Amino acid sequence: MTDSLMQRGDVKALLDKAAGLDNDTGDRRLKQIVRRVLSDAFATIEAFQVTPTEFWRAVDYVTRLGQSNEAGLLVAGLGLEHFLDILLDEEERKAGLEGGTPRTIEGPLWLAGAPLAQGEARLDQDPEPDAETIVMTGQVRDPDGNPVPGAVVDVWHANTKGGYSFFDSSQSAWNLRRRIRTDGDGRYAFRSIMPVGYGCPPDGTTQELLDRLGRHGQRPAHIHFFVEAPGYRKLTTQINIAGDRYLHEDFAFATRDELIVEARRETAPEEIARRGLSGPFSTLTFDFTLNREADHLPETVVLRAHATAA
Ligand code: MBD
Ligand code: FE
Repeated sequence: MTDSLMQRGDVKALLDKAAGLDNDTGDRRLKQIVRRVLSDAFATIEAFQVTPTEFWRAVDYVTRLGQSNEAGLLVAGLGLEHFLDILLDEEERKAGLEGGTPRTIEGPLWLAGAPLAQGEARLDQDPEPDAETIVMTGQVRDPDGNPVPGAVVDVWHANTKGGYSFFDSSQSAWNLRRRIRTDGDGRYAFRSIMPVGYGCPPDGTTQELLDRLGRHGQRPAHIHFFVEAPGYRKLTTQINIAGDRYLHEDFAFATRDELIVEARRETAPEEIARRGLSGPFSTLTFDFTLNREADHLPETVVLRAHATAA
């Protein structure tokens, strides 16, 4: 027999009471989850003989994490957000759904309400003289390979310093953020600049914990997408640019082989002139396949608190 305190009647009663399981009001499901989380915390404290000093240090960390607005960053870095993808992939598989462009995490830096363009857009507004111009094109398709006209491709990415507009106040409003409605052939196109991978704020609370885990806080260069169309399941995904040194070392675990895209350098003068550019640029091509919505499938629309632009 174990002599764990977790088996003791008074500890079990404490957990039940703390989680509100001894009363009939409140939220039944939440009570059960709180009971489990608390119980796991108690058991961890006991198993590791966590000292009060260590315990209060952790409480202080959580306080500072919230104050620094980095909770969404930490859950990405600890693989929790990726685990939600693993879970949803598995639920879909069990429900008989296969195929379609793989999902990967949203991350903490989306902003609702980006300007909506028809068919094509230019995303880069702020001058970045050393940036590589990119032209990205592709098609949104249904599971049979037919184009999906009128789909909305919501795209957001970082600048050459790894920063995202709104969160990085040095950038103008909506820089590198657009919604693009696919044309009659289901196609989208945009001009932008090649993003650089993101790094956690070096003095931030997330990096503070990562340091103590012996981990870096870097992401490879990537571009985020939500793809939505009536009758189809919302897709949350990203593409990774091939060749980045962190491609398979993403601190947020979001890289998937099917989402790696090779940038093709274009130097032909006629191609440069055709697009009205002043020098060589890179092209990226990626087609999205959306799955059809059905009642028996798990929800893909995630409600979560987002920053809202003023
Ligand atoms: C990002 O740009 C990002 O996509 C994620 C998941 C976490 C931090 C920064
Ligand atoms: Fe990102």
